[in-house]
This record gives sequence, C-alpha cells and structure tokens, in this order.
Amino acid sequence: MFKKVSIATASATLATLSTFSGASAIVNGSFENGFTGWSTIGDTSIEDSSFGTAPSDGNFNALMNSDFGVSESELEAFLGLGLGDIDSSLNIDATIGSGIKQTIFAEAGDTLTFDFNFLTNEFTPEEFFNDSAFVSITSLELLADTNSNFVTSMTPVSEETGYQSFSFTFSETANYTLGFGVVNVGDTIVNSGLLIDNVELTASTPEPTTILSLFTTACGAFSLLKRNQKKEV
Ligand SMILES: [Ca+2]
Ligand SMILES: [Ca+2]
Ligand SMILES: [Ca+2]
Repeated sequence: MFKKVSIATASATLATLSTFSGASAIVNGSFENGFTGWSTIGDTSIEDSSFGTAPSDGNFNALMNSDFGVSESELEAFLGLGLGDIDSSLNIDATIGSGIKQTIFAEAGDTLTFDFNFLTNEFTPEEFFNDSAFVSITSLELLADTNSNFVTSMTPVSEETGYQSFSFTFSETANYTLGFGVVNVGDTIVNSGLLIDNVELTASTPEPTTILSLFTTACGAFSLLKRNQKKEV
C-alpha cells in the first residue's frame, strides 16, 4: 500500500516537472524547411546567403518585399487585423505589402524571440515614403522603417539594418496569430524588404525555490520507494 502511494507521488511530481519544459514550439521557426508551417501573402521567398546577407540562424531565412505586394486591406485581413489597423498603429499611409503568419499557442510568461533585417531602396532617412516593417502579435509593433540606422547592403536592395533581435513576453495563455509584414508607404514603388529568421518560443521558467521543492519531493518519494523495495526483498 505504502509502495503504491510512493510510486504515485513520484510520477505525479515528475509529470509536474516535465510540464515546465513542454512549451509548444514554433513550427519551422528558422525557415530551414521553406515555408512549412507558415502562410504567406504577396511577394515572399526563402533566401540563403547567396542573397547577399547571411541568415541569423542556419542556412535559410524568409524574405518579404513591399513591391508586388497585395493591398493593405488584403494584408490586414490575412493577418487577422481590422481595416486600417496598419496605418493607424504605425501612423503611416501604407499602400501595398507582403506578409507571413503562423498560429501559435503561448502560455502566460512565455517569451517569443526572433531576428529581423530590414532592407530598403528608399532614401534614408525618408519622411514621406517611409516604408515600414512590423510584427503583429497582440498589437502591431514597428520593427524598422526608413528612419532606422542602415549600412550598405550586398543584396539586390541598397541598404539594410543588419540582423537585430526582438523579444515579446506573453501575459495571457491563448492562441495567437504571429504575423510579419513589410509595406510601401506613400506610393506603391521603390522596394523595401524584411528578412526574418530564428523565431523561437521559450517557456517561462518556474522560480528556483519551486524547482528545488519539486526536486526535493521527487527525491524524497524515490528514496522512500527504494527503502520500501529493500524491505520487501
Ligand atoms: Ca534560418
Ligand atoms: Ca493606407
Ligand atoms: Ca517604397
């Protein structure tokens, strides 16, 4: 009887421990398998370093271009946004653009991280034709625009920000549409691009004291189990 209880306690404790490493993963977050797991709209492609700039993780990354994109309303519908959300959130007049998305499940405390590289053929800085790149999670967040800092690019696009990292911590457990987009602003010409790579979701870690007490419980249960087995032999 005592032995049974010990096994139950031990396995329950281990089950509790294992949930802390079980955050749902992003499917193909490094784009090493093309666009598997992602939906795309507009002008998108998978690139490697032959594009003229290296991916931040592995051999491939995702590219979106503002030229040859879809209308802003189509892009908004694709990303699950309301009509006019891109203009109002970023205080711009977007015209056309491209995007990618994936539905993800995140728990409160989980952290989403990714790397982005914004490229533009616009003059920089440029006040009016302020092509912009954004991430869409619970709201739209600007990643970069023509007023960002640039270096000369070896890609077909003249300037790039170089890869930078972005981090977002979820406050509620839910399904989210994770979207990335790049738009032309003020007109529908002079391309800008957005490279995305290394999209990861990291589970929140429990407090060190919680881990310690869980391990103590697990160890205690196992030693109790061992002792009981010894007695019976
Ligand atoms: Ca990659
Ligand atoms: Ca607009
Ligand atoms: Ca443009």
